[in-house]
Amino acid sequence: MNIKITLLTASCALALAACGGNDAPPPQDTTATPATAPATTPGTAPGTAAGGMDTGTDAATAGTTTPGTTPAGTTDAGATGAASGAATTTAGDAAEVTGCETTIEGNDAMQFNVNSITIPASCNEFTINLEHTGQLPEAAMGHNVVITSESDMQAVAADGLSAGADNEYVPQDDDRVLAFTDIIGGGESTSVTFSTSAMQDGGNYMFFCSFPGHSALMKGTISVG
Ligand SMILES: [Cu+2]
Repeated sequence: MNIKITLLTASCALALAACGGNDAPPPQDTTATPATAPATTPGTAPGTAAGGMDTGTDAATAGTTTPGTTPAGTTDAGATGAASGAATTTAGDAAEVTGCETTIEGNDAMQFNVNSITIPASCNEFTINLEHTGQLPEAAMGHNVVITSESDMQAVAADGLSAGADNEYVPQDDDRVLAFTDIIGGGESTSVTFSTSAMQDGGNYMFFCSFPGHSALMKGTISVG
């Protein structure tokens, strides 16, 4: 009992102390603050602010002058050059082939990063690695690579749509399909290795994505050369 009372007392004391402490200091602080801080702040602030403003203005002026003059001209020229270069590159991007293999990318903007693949004539087999560099899931922005002759592409894409997601949007056991990968989503990759014999005739062949609606944008030429 004594202990409890003591504790209670102590608690009360602490509580009171706490309350008292809280009650007391705030007013003092409040009182003190307005008296001290504001008085000090205005007195100091203007000076500091003024100093800061001056410095800032100088810096800003200097900064404005520099970027305005030098980089502007340089940046414009550079930007134009870069833009032209990028546009040119994008328009005619050929896949980089190493040995009998290449890696191409599909992204969340429904694009392949290349629009042509040239298979070295010495390759009896060729491997295409597909990397989905986006983040969207397979169901929303799935990509694959299907290879057909140019004349079969539209029909195969249509039949792939009918085949559905369970068949990777590719018609099953279809001789028109020379090669195809699974459909993948963002962050995933897949690969297919196929015989080039059917493409050695010098005909026109296409690689495309058969995910619904994608073949209009995601396509390119593939040839043995
Ligand atoms: Cu696609």
